[in-house]
Amino acid sequence: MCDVDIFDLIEQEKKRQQNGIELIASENYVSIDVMNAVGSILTNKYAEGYPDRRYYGGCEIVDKIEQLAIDRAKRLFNVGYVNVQPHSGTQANAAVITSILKPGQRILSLGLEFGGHLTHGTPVSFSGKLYEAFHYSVDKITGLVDMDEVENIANKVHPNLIICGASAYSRDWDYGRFRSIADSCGALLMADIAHPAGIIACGKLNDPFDFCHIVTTTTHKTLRGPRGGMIMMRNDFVNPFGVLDKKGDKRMMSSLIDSSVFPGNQGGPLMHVIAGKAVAFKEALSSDYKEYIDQVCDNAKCLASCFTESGYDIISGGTDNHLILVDLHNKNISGKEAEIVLDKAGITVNKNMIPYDDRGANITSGIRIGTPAITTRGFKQKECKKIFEYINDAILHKNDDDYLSDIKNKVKDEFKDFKTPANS
Ligand code: DSN
Repeated sequence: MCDVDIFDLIEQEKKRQQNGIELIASENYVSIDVMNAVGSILTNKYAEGYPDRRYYGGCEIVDKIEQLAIDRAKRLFNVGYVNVQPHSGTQANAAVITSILKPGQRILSLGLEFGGHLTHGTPVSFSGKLYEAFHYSVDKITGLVDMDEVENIANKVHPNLIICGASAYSRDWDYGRFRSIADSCGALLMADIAHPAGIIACGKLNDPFDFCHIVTTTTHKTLRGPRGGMIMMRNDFVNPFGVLDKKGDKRMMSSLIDSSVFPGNQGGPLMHVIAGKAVAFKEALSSDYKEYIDQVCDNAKCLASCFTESGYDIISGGTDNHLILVDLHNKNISGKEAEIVLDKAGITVNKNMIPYDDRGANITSGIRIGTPAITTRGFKQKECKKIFEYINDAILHKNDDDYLSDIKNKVKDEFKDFKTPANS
């Protein structure tokens, strides 16, 4: 018997995804092939362990699926080690951090209020509860990571792990400088590339693998795969701390990370999601995907120019990647209010703290805007300029619900031919 309650709601969400403009920087629309893999009978299979070393019978086919996902990810990022099992970016970070550090050891990362991530040592996450976390910031004027501050804090607190990477940072990272700072204080260096992973895979941003010991990512943002996480290293190495081995031996990091993912932090892998990851990686190895990523970045630059030309402040003045962070201070609207107003106009964004924000995380003074999802629908600069006009118009008419509802109808009609894969 069909569960009409749930399937009716799924249909409603499918329409919402088509009718509105999706600008949440961490979202995207997966292909039908990815969806078919994730919605497949692979969800039925238990496969604790790794290919050819499982704790269950009947794994001969899912072994091939996981191996394909690993091999494709290795090609995509030119790396020697991949673990495709983390259920999410948070799980990937938990597996890495708990495989390297003993409770009480020290992490140095970008502060959450400057664009960092919950799992990089905030007090509400395992990473801030188990470890002593210190944070660097961005420069108040330039909006760029303050590398001198990173060095000063590292020299003072001697972290065991330095993390680079962010959730709301529109510029590239100086991984080389981070590595020399890490080396000088005996820390390991991890990059969390959850947001720009697809852009890095296409060689349009600095390569973290040249310098970072370990790299984590999600698979569902610019990478356009199913919701999930992944851990990578270009070259394996001996765990320099030797802290987690019962015998006190120093083990290879790949072995420590594999054990930390399963059984350390997770149980059975989601084989249907791993199949979806494999499909997405094959897509990401294609020339079509490279064109897509070029357009993602061009669209973000176009939106940044539209905002600045109309008197909005963009943190750091622009973007190197797929997102922009808009400071709404001079527009007499908070981030929370802008999110609600734009929702009424059929445009989805998320409120976001800006560096040195005078409002808290529930109100904020900014919005984060990303282009991965609209670019999958085929939007180019012409459509981005139109979207900016609708955003600006909605903010100017923030108290006029009829006006906002009119924009919502226009957005739905004007872009109806730009289909999401599920609505094609
Ligand atoms: N929630 C993700 C994002 O939106 O950036 C990070 O976890």
